[in-house]
Amino acid sequence: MAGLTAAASARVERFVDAARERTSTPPRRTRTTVVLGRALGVLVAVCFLTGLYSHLLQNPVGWLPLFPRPVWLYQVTQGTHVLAGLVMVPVLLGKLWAVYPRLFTWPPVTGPVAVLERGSIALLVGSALVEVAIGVMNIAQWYAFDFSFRRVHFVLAWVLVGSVILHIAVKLPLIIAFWRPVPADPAATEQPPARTWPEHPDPDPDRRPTEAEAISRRGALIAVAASAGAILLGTAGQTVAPLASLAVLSPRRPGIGPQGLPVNRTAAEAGVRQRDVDDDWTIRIAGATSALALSRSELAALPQTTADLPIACVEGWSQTATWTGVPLREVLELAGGTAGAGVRVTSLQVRGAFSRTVMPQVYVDDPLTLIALKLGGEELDIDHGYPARIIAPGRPGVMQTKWLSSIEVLR
Ligand SMILES: Nc1nc2c(c(=O)[nH]1)N[C@H]1C(S)=C(S)[C@@H](COP(=O)(O)O)O[C@H]1N2
Ligand SMILES: [Mo]
Repeated sequence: MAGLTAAASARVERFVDAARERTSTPPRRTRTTVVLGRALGVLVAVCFLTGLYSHLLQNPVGWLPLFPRPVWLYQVTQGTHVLAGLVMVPVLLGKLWAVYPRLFTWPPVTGPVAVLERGSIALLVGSALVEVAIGVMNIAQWYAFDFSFRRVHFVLAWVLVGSVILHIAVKLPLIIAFWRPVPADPAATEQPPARTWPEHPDPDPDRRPTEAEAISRRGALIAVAASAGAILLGTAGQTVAPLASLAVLSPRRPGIGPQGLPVNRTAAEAGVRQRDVDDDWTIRIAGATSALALSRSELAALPQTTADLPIACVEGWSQTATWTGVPLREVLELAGGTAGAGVRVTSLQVRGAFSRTVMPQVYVDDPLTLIALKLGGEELDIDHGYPARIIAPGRPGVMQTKWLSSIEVLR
């Protein structure tokens, strides 16, 4: 019995060795892994920080400041977040391609440390793949899952960053050894790391690559970089205006939509009907001391401000447009001001997460936060929020509430 088990184990070991041998081609050596790992590390850090910023804007923490200015700040951070996430796709796939031969070890784990190491890598790979996949699905508006995207994306981001930090700590000796290119001539250093590192079971590192192995390390890196570049070029135009005509890969493109501006959700999709927004429409304003209802012509009779402000969607597209309307704080003055509080903004749209938002006081106080009535000098299109919408500097698109119904000071 014991003999049988030993024989079976030896057979599995031979099989696993052969699999590793066949897949451990020269371009997959540690240097490739380190080069791709560095790029991935930078992209993960950029996505994490910009993601945290977006999360903070949507879930403000009392003791942390919010920044309405510069007006383009969120446009830049969120545009960067989505572009870095998209570029991550080929880099992540390249990195997995470079390291997967290491799955082939027998026995699969050799002790508690190996269990931890393999476990943390499973967590790293799993969270990275899911994080990037649901991000891409979300910007493509393919909501195939019924969990809250924002919550899952946020929690997984912490898991991913935690396992990246652990991974870097474990691999630090390798990362340092292969930070610079390994000398081409093995005689140039006494002990070329590529030959001595036990993780690289290559029986003869100097052998010529076989036909199947002929793809070079440089070729592999160029393939990854070219895919990343193509993705960047094909999507950057969704937020970088001069590149708009190249944005063939992005779901929303600047300039395309009513009044030359993209629409994320139309009035029809939001269940807002023409008769909800006809001449009887009024907006209820509840300030610190009183409440009033204003018709559209009453709003239009108040002093107007015109400003160039971006709509910056969390999904990464953004576009600056010229908005005209009444500064929110001046409308609130008619009802006794805010007494230092924020406001609740409610839409005519009855269902859905975007039908109401809370606006902290810094935005209410900003003279560029408008109850907008016009876009590019024309009356708002119904899909852009007619009769009136919020446009505030530096806020995520989801909070630029359309089809306003009421604005109340929080107390
Ligand atoms: N009431 C309401 N307001 C809304 C939305 C919505 O679905 N309902 N979508 C938001 C989102 S996600 C974005 S990006 C912007 C888009 O503005 P636009 O359609 O005018 O370009 O509006 C925001 N305001
Ligand atoms: Mo959005």
